[in-house]
Amino acid sequence: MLKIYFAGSIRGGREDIDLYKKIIRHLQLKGEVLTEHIGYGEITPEGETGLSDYEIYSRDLHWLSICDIIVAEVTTPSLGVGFEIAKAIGLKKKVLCMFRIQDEKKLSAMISGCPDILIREYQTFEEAMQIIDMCII
Ligand code: 6K6
Repeated sequence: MLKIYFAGSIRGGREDIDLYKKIIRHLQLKGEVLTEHIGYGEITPEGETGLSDYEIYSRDLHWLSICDIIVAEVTTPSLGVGFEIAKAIGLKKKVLCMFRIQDEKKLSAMISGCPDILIREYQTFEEAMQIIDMCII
């Protein structure tokens, strides 16, 4: 079964959490999502019960090392997501970044300019699902 690492902002801001939940649900039709918790409402920027930052870091790096693809929702800028993307590229993983087009925000040039990343922009949730269907077979 395909192992999918979904990355989305936590301390960078949780305003897109409902979108993450829906994307994760759709990704689960394609394979095993290792990071289902990114869509949990209980994970706030303040923390997740019982795990230290180092434990989170080590666990997430392990999952990155065993995944087949990383799908990052990059509309809400997040240092952690940027770090995960860079690590995944180093590990030669397939990287899909999804960015919701809006008036006020532009994607970092370090993501949009990187030739190792598949970048897809979308506006509606339906478009996001189509991107996933086209990029993950
Ligand atoms: C726990 C204790 C203190 O804060 C927490 C938050 N818990 C996290 N649990 C799991 N993964 C995390 C957590 N914090 C960051 N990450 C990873 O970094 C996720 O895989 C996200 O894709 C990414 C989010 O980074 P930030 O910089 O927005 O937090």
